[in-house]
Amino acid sequence: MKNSSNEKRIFSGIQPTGNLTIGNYLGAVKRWVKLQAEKSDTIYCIVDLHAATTWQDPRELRETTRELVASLLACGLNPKESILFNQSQVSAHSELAWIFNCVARIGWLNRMTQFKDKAGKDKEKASVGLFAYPTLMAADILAYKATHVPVGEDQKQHLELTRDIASKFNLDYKVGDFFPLPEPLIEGAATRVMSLRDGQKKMSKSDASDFSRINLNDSSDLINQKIKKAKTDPYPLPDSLDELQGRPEALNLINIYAALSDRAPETVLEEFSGREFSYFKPKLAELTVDQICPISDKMKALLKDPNYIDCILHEGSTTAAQIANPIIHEVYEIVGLIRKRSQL
Ligand code: AQP
Repeated sequence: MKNSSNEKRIFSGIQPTGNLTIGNYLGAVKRWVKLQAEKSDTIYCIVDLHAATTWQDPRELRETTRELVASLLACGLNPKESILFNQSQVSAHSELAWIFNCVARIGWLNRMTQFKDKAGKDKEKASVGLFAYPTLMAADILAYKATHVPVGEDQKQHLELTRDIASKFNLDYKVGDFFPLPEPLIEGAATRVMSLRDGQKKMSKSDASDFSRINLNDSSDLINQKIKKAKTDPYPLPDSLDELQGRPEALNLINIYAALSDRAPETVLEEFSGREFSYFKPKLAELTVDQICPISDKMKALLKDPNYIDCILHEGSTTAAQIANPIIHEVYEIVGLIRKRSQL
């Protein structure tokens, strides 16, 4: 762990449900790497138990988990600076999730829009795990008493629920501020990258259409094709963000360009105002290829050595458990569960 002088502890997770998209990269991972360079502790978790809330082929799940680790390393996460591990290797997550299932109210979970989106029309057929997903997410964060959680806009509601669970636990058991109320870190131009096929829908790694997203392992040809085919409108680019109201696809492409080039969307518009998409799209494709293809090359090289990846996960899990286990033991004490002396 870093020798942090402040009390900030960063935690975030990502599901091994497919190849990382540029949405995951810009909304989460790129900022994880930036935060790693700061003084705070950074704990990053591959949330494989979350992935299991929807059907995953066991062999594919193992492969996708390793691929995800390779992408995170290729994006710049350094296991010497951040703790990187997979959730199922640290039992504290599931243990605390059960306690939180008993703290959270069904009414709270009923309000979660992600469950409604993912369960679709036939909610009765969704897994219990998918419904309880937010309590496991609260456990992921609070098992480390994390104070800050970098996420995309889509996870804001789950973060609010995490704060509600922490408050209720602290209040029910009269333990002051035992659990911190974690703050979401939702910043930048790409907190919600939208589908390339529909500017009203979030870009997702599990979307049925591969042309809805750019994956970090897409070839330069495929990136060019996807951007060329991305839905737009017939108008040229305007000179202010206000004028992009009602043009979600155009706004999305401008935001992607801004986030990839670390510029404000306003500055990007200044450069391209009055231009047609036939001019802007090749520029966006060029920038995307420049940023994404080196990541994909590194990723392929890392995947040649699965043992190295497994070792990183194993070492990360050991360090993570050293932080989380004493917190879980305190929770059990607070709740009144009897523990073996050696476990205290
Ligand atoms: N489109 C997005 N724009 C910005 N940020 C995004 N994130 C996901 N999609 C976007 C952020 O990526 C992190 C990891 O997300 P996740 O894999 O745990 O789950 P998710 O939000 O459900 O992501 P996907 O890609 O949509 O996965 P599937 O298709 O499996 O459900 C989070 O910080 C998220 O905010």
